[in-house]
Amino acid sequence: MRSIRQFPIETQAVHAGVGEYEFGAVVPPIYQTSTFRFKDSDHGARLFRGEEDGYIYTRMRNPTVEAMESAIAVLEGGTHALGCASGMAAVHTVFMALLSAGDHVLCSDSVYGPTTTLLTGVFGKFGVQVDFIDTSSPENVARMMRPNTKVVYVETPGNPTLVLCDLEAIADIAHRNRALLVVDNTFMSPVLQRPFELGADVILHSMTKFLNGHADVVAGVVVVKSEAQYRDFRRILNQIGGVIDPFNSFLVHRGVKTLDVRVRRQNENAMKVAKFLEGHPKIAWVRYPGLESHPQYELARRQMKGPGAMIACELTGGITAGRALMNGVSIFQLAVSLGGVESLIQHPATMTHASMGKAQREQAKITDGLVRISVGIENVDDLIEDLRHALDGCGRPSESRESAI
Ligand code: LCS
Repeated sequence: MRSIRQFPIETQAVHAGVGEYEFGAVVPPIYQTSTFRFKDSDHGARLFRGEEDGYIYTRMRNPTVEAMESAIAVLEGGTHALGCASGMAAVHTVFMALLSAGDHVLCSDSVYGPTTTLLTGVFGKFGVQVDFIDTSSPENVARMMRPNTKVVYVETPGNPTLVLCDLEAIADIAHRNRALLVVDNTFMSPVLQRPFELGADVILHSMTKFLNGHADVVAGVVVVKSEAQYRDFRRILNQIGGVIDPFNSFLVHRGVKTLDVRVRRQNENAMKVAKFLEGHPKIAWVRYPGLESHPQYELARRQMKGPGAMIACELTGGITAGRALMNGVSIFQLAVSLGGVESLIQHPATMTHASMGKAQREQAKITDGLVRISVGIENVDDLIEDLRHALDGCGRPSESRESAI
């Protein structure tokens, strides 16, 4: 039998992390227990000294969590994964593991809002320095590196502008300066982008999004490439305590089985929705990596296996019209988050990226009129019809929202 790592991702998604279980169960059991009984006092002491392998306490290790973690490690091509209580817990764990007082971070300016405020508001208090820069230009990254830069942190596509960065070029620049490249791969999932193959050192995800895919779990994950890195990160995560629990691990592992089919369908739908928006007279601009109008269309084709499910756009009527669109849809739901089977729409300047402040948003080109769409797996004609109907109402006084479903 070939190792699971040698199979294509469709097969990995279904089988990775699944072993043999009591009664011939085909799905890993949920070990919903906080602690594990020792055989005797010597056994407990041996486990704590690391002389014997076994489970001690769920914050440290749990079989249901490990099953999910090993699935994600396989999908991303890493050696190990560490399940976290949220995407933000994963971001936090990575910075805690890699940074000390006096270190410098180069971070893309278009990243999830709370990632920027974690760096400035929390790590800033402990003497970590950070610059938020336009990482779409590798030359800019090279220019902004300092001798004390330890981490280059990027999202590509960036939330919410969908600006891309060239992972291979940036990994090279980071490594020449003995810094590590950390990639938040949430927007792509391993189905569409493989950062380790392009030189990244650490990958993280908000599993709340595509990996789980059903808008019913908040979770995160860090994926690493070596045993030594894993031991470091595990010790930090164990001490911080931001671990995922067994039931959420079970749900994420279940969600991962359909990752490939979901993401492919979301891609197809998003491509059609983006084309529809681009051709609509009330839309001023659309940013989607699958459209030739995306300024980094060539990079998207080279680096990504598909353009993804996220679309940014702005209406000719600015945010007033944008609000009418968000209030006028009925299949799309007005909610933050993304990557699930259901289509969502939201307004970054007043929602996901409000905490960044206006000056930083302007630097990152997160305009007040930008509306962000996450395309789900519904019938695409229904989605387009929903948007068409809502856009027809834009420009008229805002109507009350009524759900069609
Ligand atoms: N990284 C990215 C790229 C994200 O989009 C998010 C959440 C996180 C990390 C944090 O993950 P969490 O702790 O929420 O699991 N992004 C959100 C968004 O755009 N809308 O709502 C949450």
